[in-house]
Amino acid sequence: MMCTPAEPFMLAPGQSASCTASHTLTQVDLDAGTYSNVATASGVSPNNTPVTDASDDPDDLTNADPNNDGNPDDPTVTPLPEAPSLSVLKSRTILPI
Ligand SMILES: [Ca+2]
Ligand SMILES: [Ca+2]
Repeated sequence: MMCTPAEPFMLAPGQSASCTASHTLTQVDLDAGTYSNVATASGVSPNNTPVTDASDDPDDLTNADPNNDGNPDDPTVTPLPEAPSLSVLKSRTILPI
């Protein structure tokens, strides 16, 4: 995972950080037909209170809030549609008699 600013970092009120992570799809992911992920951020407030939050997919209007903190935590589900195909190539060779 890469973050700007680089981890570990301190944020002043109103500041934000941006992090990017990647996942290489596996056959299991493809067989499932979807890939679901959630990003979680954790930190400590200036008075040493642990704070954490899970990401929410804004396109998912379910807005489930399993931890009842008032912020939705819908996972981001990416469909992985199958695209089966088959190709056949035929050729011939004429042999001299
Ligand atoms: Ca949502
Ligand atoms: Ca929540």
